[in-house]
Amino acid sequence: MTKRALITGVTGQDGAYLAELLLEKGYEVHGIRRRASLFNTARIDHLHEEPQEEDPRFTLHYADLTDSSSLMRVMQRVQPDEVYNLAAQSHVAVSFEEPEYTANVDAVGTLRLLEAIRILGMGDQCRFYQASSSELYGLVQEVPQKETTPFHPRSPYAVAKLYAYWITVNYREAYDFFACNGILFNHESPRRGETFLTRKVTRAIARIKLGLQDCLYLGNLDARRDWGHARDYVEMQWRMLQQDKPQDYVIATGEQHSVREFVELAAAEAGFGIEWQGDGVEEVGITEMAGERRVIVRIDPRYFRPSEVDTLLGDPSLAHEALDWQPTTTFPELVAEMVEEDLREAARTQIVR
Ligand code: NDP
Ligand code: GDR
Repeated sequence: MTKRALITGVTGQDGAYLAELLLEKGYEVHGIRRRASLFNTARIDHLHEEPQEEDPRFTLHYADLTDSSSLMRVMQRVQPDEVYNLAAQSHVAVSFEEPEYTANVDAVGTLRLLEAIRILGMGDQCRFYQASSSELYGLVQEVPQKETTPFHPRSPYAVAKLYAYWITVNYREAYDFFACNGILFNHESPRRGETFLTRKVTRAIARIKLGLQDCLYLGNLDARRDWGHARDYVEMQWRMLQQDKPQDYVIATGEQHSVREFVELAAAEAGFGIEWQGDGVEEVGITEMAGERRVIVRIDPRYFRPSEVDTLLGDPSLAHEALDWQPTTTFPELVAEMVEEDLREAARTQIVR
């Protein structure tokens, strides 16, 4: 029997990689997209078949995590064996600007989806994956962070994800759902949204190299993150739902780098060094280009967050043992792949100009 999966957030970074993986594994894949005034399916257009096709293996449905009736309708129509809840207002800084919307989508949206499964009586036929986050640890209580480390969220995003984490646990305990939280540390790729740190950096470095941009403006250079590759991490989302028992897992590399190190490595990949000068908001990153010293990184205090998560480092031992998992992409390989792809994109822009 062909398995059927429903992915919310299929148009996002993880959704695109997960849809590819599940199609490779022979699944029939359904995704939720929301209405936008511009096309928002660029990451999955290569997977999409004509809607007229008979029995398509990849189908998109309009729905929104803020709209219970749309979720109920899609769930009833698709009758999935596995649901991956990846949809979210996923930007931490934006969540300070739109806290109520973030709670509506990230917290109550998860509840709406679980309720749709329960009300439709699909609890014993449908497995559920919740995209939980290392942001739950926030002000860290233990290093490295593992499944038992206490949470201390530091943003409206993280507080909303805390609700989603616990409501997933609650439906597992109360209604015997096969529901799992993947507590994923930061994962990146050339498909990462352009306003997240890594992609913002690799895109800017490529554009600076090709003369399309003068300077990169950043916030906290000293934040430290455990960065992995999204392609590796979606494999874990799938593996969690193939276990005998539902359980929550930390997915991380166990290695940590600062924002500053990320910038240095990305610049080195594009062929230039960076020298840091000054302190605090006056700090700048200088490089030498065509025999000239140029400031290419500056601090813009607008990118500081009202409460920051200074440092995150995961301990993925449980996933290593129970899911037989090791990340396959190293940090330098991740940075190299992102810079290479952004150099290609910048070159295309240069031609069009
Ligand atoms: P993205 O921001 O790339 O994708 C988010 C997806 O959610 C998009 O498809 C977006 O649609 C969709 N979405 C947003 N709001 C709604 C809504 N109201 N109704 C329906 N869909 C909506 O995130 P990632 O792929 O990076 O992350 C996937 C999930 O994993 C998210 O829940 C994120 O919070 C979580 N996470 C991510 C980590 C990471 O490092 N990437 C780490 C830990 C957790 P559209 O394309 O239309 O905007
Ligand atoms: P994060 O990712 O908040 O960890 O959430 P992001 O890439 O936005 O920030 C990482 C760190 O870099 C610092 N930083 C900047 N960040 C951005 N976006 N822009 C800047 O200019 C900048 N300058 C410095 C940030 O302050 C932060 O410390 C991501 C999201 O994918 C969440 O959905 C997910 O849950 C977590 O990762 C795990």
